[in-house]
Amino acid sequence: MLIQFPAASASRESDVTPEPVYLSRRALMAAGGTLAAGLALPGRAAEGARYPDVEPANGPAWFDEKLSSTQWQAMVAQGEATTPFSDATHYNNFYEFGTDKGDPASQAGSLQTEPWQVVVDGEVGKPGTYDLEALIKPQGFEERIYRLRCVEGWSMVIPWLGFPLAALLKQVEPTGQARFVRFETRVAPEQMPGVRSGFSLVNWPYVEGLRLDEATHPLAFLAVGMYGRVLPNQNGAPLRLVVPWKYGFKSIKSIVRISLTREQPKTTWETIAPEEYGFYANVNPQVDHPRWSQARERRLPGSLFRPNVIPTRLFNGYDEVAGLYSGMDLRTQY
Ligand SMILES: Nc1nc2c(c(=O)[nH]1)N[C@H]1C(S)=C(S)[C@@H](COP(=O)(O)O)O[C@H]1N2
Ligand SMILES: [Mo]
Repeated sequence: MLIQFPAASASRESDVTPEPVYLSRRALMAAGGTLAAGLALPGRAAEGARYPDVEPANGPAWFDEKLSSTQWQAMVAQGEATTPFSDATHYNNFYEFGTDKGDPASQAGSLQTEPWQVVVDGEVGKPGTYDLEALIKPQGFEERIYRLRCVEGWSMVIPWLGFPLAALLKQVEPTGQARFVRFETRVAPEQMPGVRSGFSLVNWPYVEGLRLDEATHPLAFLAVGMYGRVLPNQNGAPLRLVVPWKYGFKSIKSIVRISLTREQPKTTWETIAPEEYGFYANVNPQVDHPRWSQARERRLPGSLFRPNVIPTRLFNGYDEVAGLYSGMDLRTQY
């Protein structure tokens, strides 16, 4: 049998990618030519089978091409179980599709993600409107299993597929004046019921931003896939940011514009409630949200009877970013 499915109960990092899967994919690629062509569809489905219960999906051709040279498990979350695919794709925040956790899963299917273009502008040597494919072509894919901590107090562990943000920035050549990176999400009212509703607090587009040194930190990541397949729309297809040491709202979805700026961008949640959500939004168990404690988090999935509460860690456990904030008061620069 080509693919071995690990038991759901055994979905620890150590065995999320059983050796037989690696070997069979390599063998598949090595075979090349007619054999690989003939197996193209099973090959795609097999990617989903790296994790239990993943709905397979056909990605664009450029995505499938990258998978053969992907560096699987380039980063893992030691000793932590990966969140089941069904939870990561049915408990979401994506206000463009509604504010209930189930809205993105039920509504985001209508988002047209192909073709997709990204405007790169501001303080860059190579501004332009890029086809997504053109931006991605020079990048090598990695799989990174990151913790995701939402400011609301829940968390997951998600295997992303993509490449470092730094690699894309290098490609577009920031000028010496660039100090921040600003990101914008697509606004398509006809495809986004949350944008249409008119009752939202958000002044669309959803905007996020990073300081340039944060953006070029090796952990800052652009994802085009998760669980070995393309990103589901509810998770921010076709391109989303993942900043694992910051609260989840910094990880902006369905990006259509990346601007290098001199000034700190005005970001969505900071604009709505500056006392509650700062520009930095670094995960910090010692700096509480004004309305709730940030000392702990509910690791999903849990249940009413077994809520699975664990301590929250400074920088979500990614201590290697501490140097970015030396000399800063994390209580006032939250
Ligand atoms: N455009 C956009 N991006 C967004 C959001 C949103 O509402 N709109 N929600 C953010 C929040 S609060 C979180 S916790 C994460 C959730 O990502 P996930 O649904 O893939 O787990 O997406 C972030 N990115
Ligand atoms: Mo969040």
